[in-house]
Amino acid sequence: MNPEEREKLTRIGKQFQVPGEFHDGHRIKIGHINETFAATYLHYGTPFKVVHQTLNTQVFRDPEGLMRNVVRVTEHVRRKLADQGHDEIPRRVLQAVPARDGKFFHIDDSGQFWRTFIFVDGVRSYDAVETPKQAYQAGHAFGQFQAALSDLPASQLVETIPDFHHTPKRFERLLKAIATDEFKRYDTAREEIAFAESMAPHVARLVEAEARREVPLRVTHNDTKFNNVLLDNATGEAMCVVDLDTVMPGLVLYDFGDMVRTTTSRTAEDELYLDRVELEMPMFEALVRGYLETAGGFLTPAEKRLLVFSGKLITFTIGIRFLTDFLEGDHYFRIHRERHNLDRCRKQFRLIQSINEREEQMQAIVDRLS
Ligand code: GN1
Ligand code: MG
Repeated sequence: MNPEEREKLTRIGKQFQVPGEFHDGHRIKIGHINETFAATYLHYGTPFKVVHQTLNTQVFRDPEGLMRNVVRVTEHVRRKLADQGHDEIPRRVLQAVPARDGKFFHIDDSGQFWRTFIFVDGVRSYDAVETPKQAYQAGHAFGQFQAALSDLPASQLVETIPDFHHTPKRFERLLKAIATDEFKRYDTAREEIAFAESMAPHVARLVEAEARREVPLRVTHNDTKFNNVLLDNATGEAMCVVDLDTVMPGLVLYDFGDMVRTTTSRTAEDELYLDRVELEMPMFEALVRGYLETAGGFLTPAEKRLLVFSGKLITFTIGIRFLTDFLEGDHYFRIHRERHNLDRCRKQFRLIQSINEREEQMQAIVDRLS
C-alpha cells in the first residue's frame, strides 16, 4: 500500500473504536461498487484485524439508514445463532465496530462515508464456484440467513436502493439507453439488445406475483452472489454471509435467482469463452439441496414454484443492468477493460440460454427435493 493510502487508512482507523495502533493494511479487491481495505492493529503486541470500507453514497443515498439496517440485521442474526447454540459466532456473522462517537460510521474530510467491521479470519471467497459442495454451502448459508431473519418485520428496515430488483423498471431504463445511444455503442451490442428485447413478455412476472400477493415480502439479502459467502479455509464450510448493504425487504426469489446466476457455472461473471458457460446440473442440484435444507421450512408453495424461473429472471435483470451501463458509458459498475460490461452481459445472456434448455430438468430437481 502506498504511503498516501497508508496515511489515509491510519487517519480513518483512529475514528473507530479499534483497540491498539495501526500496523498494516492492504486493499482487498472485491465488489464493483465499494472500496475495501483490511487493516491490522497491534494492541500491546496482539494483532486485531478489521475491515475498513467506503460506501458509495451516489449508489446508496441513505447511508445512515443503511448502517442502521446492517446493525439491526447482524444483531438479530447473532442472537439467533446464540439461541441455537452455534460455536464461533464472531466468524458466522459480521460485527460492525462503532466510531468514536458511538455511531457506526465516520464521514471523513473529503465527505467519504466509512464503516468498519471485525475481520473474519481463516476464510476466503471465490469469484467462481468450483464444486457442487460449494454450491451446496452457498445455498445452505443464504437460506440460513433468510431463515434467521424471517421473524424480523420488513417494516423495520429502510429500502437502501429503491426498486433494486424491479425488472420492468430496469428494462425501461435499458430501452431508454437504447433509444438515446449517447455513446454510439448500439452496433457493438446489437445482438445482446435483440436478445434483451425478446425477453419483454417475461419481465413483469415476479413484480406481478408480488403485487397480487402471491409471494410475500420478506427480509432478504439481495446480493447473493457466490463471492459474498465466506468459506472456511480448512473445511470449506460456509461460515459467514457478507455485503449486507442491500439487506432490505424483498422476495426470496431474487436471492435464489442470484444464487443460480453465480453458483451453477464454473465460469467468471465476465467469462469471455461463452462455450464454457453452461448451467451444470450437479451444481444446481447441490444448490437447491443446500437452500431447501435451511429455507424449505418457511417457503410457500408459490415461492417454490417460481424458484427455477427466478434464476432466469435475475440473471436477465443483472445482464440488462450490465448492458444498460455499457450503453450509458460505464458509470455504475467499475470496469477493468474496454467493453467489460458488455462481456459481463454476454455471459449472463448465455447462461439464460442454457437455463432455457434445461428448465424441465431443473424443475424436476426442485420438485424432488421439496
Ligand atoms: C454489484 O459491488 P458488488 O459486487 O457487491 C451490484 C449487484 C450486482 C453485482 C454484479 C449495489 O455488487 O447488484 O449483482 O454487482 N450491487 C449494487 O456483480 O448495485
Ligand atoms: Mg454488493
